[in-house]
Amino acid sequence: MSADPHIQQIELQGYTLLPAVLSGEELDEARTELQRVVADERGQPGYPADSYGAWAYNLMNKARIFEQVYQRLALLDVVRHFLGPDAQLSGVMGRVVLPGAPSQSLHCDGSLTGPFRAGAAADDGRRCVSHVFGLNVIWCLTDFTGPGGATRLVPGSHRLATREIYNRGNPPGQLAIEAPAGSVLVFNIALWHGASAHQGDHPRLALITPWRRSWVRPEVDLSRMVHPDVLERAGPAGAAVFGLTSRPPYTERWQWDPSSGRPKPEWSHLEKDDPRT
Ligand SMILES: O=C(O)CCC(=O)C(=O)O
Repeated sequence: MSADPHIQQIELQGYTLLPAVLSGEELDEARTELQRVVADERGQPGYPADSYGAWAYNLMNKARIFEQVYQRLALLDVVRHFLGPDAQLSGVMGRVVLPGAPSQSLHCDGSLTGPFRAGAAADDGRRCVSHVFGLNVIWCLTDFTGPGGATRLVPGSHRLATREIYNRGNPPGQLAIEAPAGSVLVFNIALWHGASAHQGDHPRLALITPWRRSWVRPEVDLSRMVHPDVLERAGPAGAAVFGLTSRPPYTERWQWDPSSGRPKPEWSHLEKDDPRT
């Protein structure tokens, strides 16, 4: 067992809070940029507003500050401990929860494209909780307070194999995670969680940057979204972080270079027919 208390807390309770990951200056920049993106995109077709506020997607392409979400070692050490050295990002989202937003139902992640998607009859209503398939990461850009829409979760629920208890109101033991701006909440995607009702005065701002094992289907296929300059700035780890190295080969294996996630140079002409490139 790891001696790291954050890793131990994720193992035992399903979550941990990393303090002071972003500085005051970085927070100012991230808040300004998130609000700019949301204002720019509001009204565009497919704009992802919901009854809680708004979402913004693929933020790594939209302001340099958001590239920090895969560059903080304190976080990467925890992510790679659970998901392996080739862990991949499953989305780089921003979320604005507005005052007056109702509480979000408790849910686990990975139920649309990931490991907790409704199972086969033979699963008999159970999900696989023996291993960690993904972690969700919530960057508090404003203070998270109980009445102000803080994320609530049910410690230990990441170990429950049954699916039947999702959305059953308010189970005992749930906790609103109060956290100052700059902290980062990390939790197993199997843990029940959801945003609390927002009864405060100011929007609650967050970045939501889930990670998956490289072989788990992500929420967003960032390998098709990431801009080339963003990928280049991510350095040698970028190909794994954005899932380029885990794309299934569309060529014969001997034509494929797994380290780049692309065909070998002599087969590069095949790429032009691939709708993903
Ligand atoms: O915004 C929050 O507090 C929770 C977000 C959430 O439930 C999710 O990303 O799955």
